[in-house]
Amino acid sequence: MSDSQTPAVSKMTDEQIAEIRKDFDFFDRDQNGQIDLQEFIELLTILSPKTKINHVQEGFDLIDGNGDGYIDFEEFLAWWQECWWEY
Ligand SMILES: [Ca+2]
Ligand SMILES: [Ca+2]
Repeated sequence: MSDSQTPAVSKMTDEQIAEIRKDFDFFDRDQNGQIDLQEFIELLTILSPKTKINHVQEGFDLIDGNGDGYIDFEEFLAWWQECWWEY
């Protein structure tokens, strides 16, 4: 076990990460390992139906840490963690 190499994910168990991986794969409709804006809109529509569409782009940019227009699993995971610690 490594406890210092990846501090960002160290608070999560492998089980939790596997669960999030499942969600990620579910929303990654074309299975290319990244969630694009269209896939993200579908994700948010399911997670929080009240989300305004103009907030979606904002949220997307927030999660897309490196700004390449796609959410990869690492970015998705980091976002999940932030959500968790807020509640
Ligand atoms: Ca995709
Ligand atoms: Ca990205």
